[in-house]
Amino acid sequence: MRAVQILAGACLLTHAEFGLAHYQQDSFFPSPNATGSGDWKDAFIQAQSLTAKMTLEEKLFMVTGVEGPCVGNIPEIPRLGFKGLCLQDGPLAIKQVSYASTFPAGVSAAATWDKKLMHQRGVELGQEFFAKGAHIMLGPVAGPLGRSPFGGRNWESFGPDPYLAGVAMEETIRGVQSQGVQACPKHYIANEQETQRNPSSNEDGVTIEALSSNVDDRTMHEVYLWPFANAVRAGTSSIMCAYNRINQTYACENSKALNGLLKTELGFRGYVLSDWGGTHSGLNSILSGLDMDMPGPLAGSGASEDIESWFGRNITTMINNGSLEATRLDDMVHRVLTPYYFLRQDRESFPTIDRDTSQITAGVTGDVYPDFKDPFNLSPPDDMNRDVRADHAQLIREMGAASTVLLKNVAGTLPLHSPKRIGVFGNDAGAPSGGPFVVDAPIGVMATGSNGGGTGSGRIQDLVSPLEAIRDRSPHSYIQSVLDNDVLTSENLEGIYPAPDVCIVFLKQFATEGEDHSLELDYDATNVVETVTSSGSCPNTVVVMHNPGPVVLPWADNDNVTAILAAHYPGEQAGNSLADILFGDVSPSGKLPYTIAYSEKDYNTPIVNLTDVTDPNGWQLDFTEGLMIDYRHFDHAAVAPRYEFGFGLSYTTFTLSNLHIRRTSPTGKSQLQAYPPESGNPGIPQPGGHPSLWEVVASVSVAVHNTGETTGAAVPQLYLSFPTTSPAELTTANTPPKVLRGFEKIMLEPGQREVVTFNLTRRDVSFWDAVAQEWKIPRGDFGVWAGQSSRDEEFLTDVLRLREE
Ligand SMILES: *[C@@H]1O[C@H](CO)[C@@H](O)[C@H](O)[C@H]1NC(C)=O
Ligand SMILES: *[C@@H]1O[C@H](CO)[C@@H](O)[C@H](O)[C@H]1NC(C)=O
Ligand SMILES: *[C@@H]1O[C@H](CO)[C@@H](O)[C@H](O)[C@H]1NC(C)=O
Ligand SMILES: *[C@@H]1O[C@H](CO)[C@@H](O)[C@H](O)[C@H]1NC(C)=O
Ligand SMILES: *[C@@H]1O[C@H](CO)[C@@H](O)[C@H](O)[C@H]1NC(C)=O
Ligand SMILES: *[C@@H]1O[C@H](CO)[C@@H](O)[C@H](O)[C@H]1NC(C)=O
Ligand SMILES: CC(=O)N[C@H]1CO[C@H](CO)[C@@H](O)[C@@H]1O
Repeated sequence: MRAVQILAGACLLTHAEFGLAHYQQDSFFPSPNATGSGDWKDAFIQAQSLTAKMTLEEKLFMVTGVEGPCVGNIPEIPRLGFKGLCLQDGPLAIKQVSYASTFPAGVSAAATWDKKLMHQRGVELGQEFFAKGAHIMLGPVAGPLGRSPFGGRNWESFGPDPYLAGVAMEETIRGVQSQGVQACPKHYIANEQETQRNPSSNEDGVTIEALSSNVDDRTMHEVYLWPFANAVRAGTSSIMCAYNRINQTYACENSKALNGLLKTELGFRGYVLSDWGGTHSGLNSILSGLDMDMPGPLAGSGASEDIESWFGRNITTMINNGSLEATRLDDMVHRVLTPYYFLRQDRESFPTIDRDTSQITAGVTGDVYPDFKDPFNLSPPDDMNRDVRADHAQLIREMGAASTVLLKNVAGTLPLHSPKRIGVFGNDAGAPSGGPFVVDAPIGVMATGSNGGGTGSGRIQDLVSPLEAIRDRSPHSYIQSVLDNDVLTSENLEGIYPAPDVCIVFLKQFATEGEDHSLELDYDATNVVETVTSSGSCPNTVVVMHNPGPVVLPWADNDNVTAILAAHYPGEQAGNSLADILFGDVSPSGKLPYTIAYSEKDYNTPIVNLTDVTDPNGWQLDFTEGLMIDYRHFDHAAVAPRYEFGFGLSYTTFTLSNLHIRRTSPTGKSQLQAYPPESGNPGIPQPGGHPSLWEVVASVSVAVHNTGETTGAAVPQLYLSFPTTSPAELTTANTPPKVLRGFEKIMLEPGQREVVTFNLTRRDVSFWDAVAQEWKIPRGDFGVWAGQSSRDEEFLTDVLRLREE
């Protein structure tokens, strides 16, 4: 653990003070009051009315966590009928409990490119949180977005394209909240690496501040803020601020990010809560827009010393000494209570908190908040360990298969046609050898990589391994397996006889919160592939990998590697999902939500990793690449990827035809204005920002035809090239060659043909004009590209002009 003596304002040093021309926070005060706009109006009135009945003490503990049964806890106020709030991890499972499902990770959800599945995953996650009595799900994740392929938590989010991530955020949040559970998208914002995400102490006891992500305004809007705008538009209840600094100022006290971008520009109506231990000041954080301190005091958390909350009773002092207006505290409480009422979490039928949550050992009340008796709505002891999984294994299996990307398939290697002899190799094929649940370590050397580690992990109770699923699916095959990678590489398949018809090699990479990583698969993976393919027994080798995102595949061109599947982190049905693909029950339809390069060096965004830092502000990361991350960089710098963003093969073939573009006029006028109408005076901010940003200004349709012999799903994709020609607002230096602006997943039988329509909103065709501080539609011709990957050789193209003047 770290020492937490950080002076408020220590991060507000000027350039001269540390001698570097680094970006500074743009201040934004005061913190705007929530107004309960739109459909939250009635809930806001209820929140105001309850707040008016609260004592100061009661208000303090609406915004400060206490110890309790959940990973974050706001206690009940029985006097007023307020039932408290239980916050639980995380984005792919309700992590702390038993009898819950482990769903596919964010990267897998993104790799499906399927809005319906993304939504249904949100619905079923919401059902499990609800049934366990959890009010708030800590997720989904769009920070990290995945700026750097080396980032340790990228697998929790939806890949580095902001448009795809934005759709996934919106679908997930709508799904979760439809079940009466609050979503808490995180980590806001620019939390793009794990290394030095928190402050540390050097040998002399000097605090070395956390990494500062230095992001210019246009990049912030068009890349990192973009999916959070979708989250706010989807009506998210809360948002978690991040550990890192932004332009020198901690994310949880960054007034520009919280008061400015989030609460004013995006019109966010809910509350901002801190990442655990991410609060570094009291008054300054509150004035800058932080509404809730989590987990509150860090006592009993394993910290070397008990750490008081910067909130709690300190807020009384702030109000009494005149530094904080009582109305700001009221605003914080309004923000916390409005979604609680909007989602009807006050109702009698909201389930009790299941006592099986593993946090219960920390003690239910502690001495932090002695004034309240029975501060949590706990289940009676005879109603513990409720099984909330229902039939969710079905969706998990379906999504696992839908997110598996077929990267190579020579001469119809896959699907398998009743092979008599199958070889199964590698430690990723087996059942867990290290127990079901180890938060900070792989679940065992000998286990399939179904998800990553850290707070975004899951308590895996029912993991179906690939070996088990292959046996079930192929009961008459002679299956020989060697799962120990050391044995494989040292004994060269000596014991295998007779030679298999097909060899399947299973590889994995474990990624976790708290550590960044290389792009090499784990456990001597390259050597494993070489040993198997050169053994003489395996000229027909299928490589399957459970990967957190981009990895390098030095063996991809090996002639004996006849097929490659990227299976990502599919959750607890890993084996069944994979068998459905291998044996052809499901045609692969997953597409890469990121780029796979030939070499690590082909990526332009390494993490910052310093040693012997003595300057407290030494950890600086300038996002100098601007918009050029992932495929935008590969396109811009003309670097050939091994497998491009959006790519994935199928067992059938699809062709696109009849590209058709139609301009629509939301205002009835034929001319589109460059800026949203009446911008600068939008009145009450709407969730998601200026409403006209979401109006459809053009639509593009394309016909999709299944030209093969097998039923399968296609993913037609729409890319736009912004004009970079006439008066140079945008240049080829600062604007990517093309950006994703539409996708649909569509199931087609052989010979079937359907038309797919992509709607383009004003935001989709605008860039962020940092001078005007508004989204602007550029003059000139947009290139429109419809295809089946970001580098489709058969792209259909046309041009679109939106502004005539
Ligand atoms: C960070 O600094 C850049 C460069 O001055 C500026 O464009 C951007 O708005 C700043 N962001 C924040 C959150 O202060
Ligand atoms: C918030 O509302 C209070 C009244 O409840 C008002 O005094 C205060 O000025 C408002 N703050 C802002 C930033 O508008
Ligand atoms: C008021 O109290 C708060 C919390 O202890 C403290 O941070 C702040 O500096 C105090 N301000 C004044 C003017 O005393
Ligand atoms: C960062 O540097 C440290 C010390 O040199 C090293 O142990 C660690 O693996 C590096 N991290 C990454 C992600 O490269
Ligand atoms: C591929 O398999 C064949 C036949 O077993 C073998 O002769 C050849 O060396 C293998 N190639 C590689 C690259 O391992
Ligand atoms: C596209 O936008 C139109 C309104 O312009 C709407 O009626 C239609 O439902 C939208 N289609 C999709 C697929 O979102
Ligand atoms: C900064 C500050 O005033 N922190 C105080 C918060 O309150 C606790 C007691 O509840 C004090 O110990 C801290 O010093």
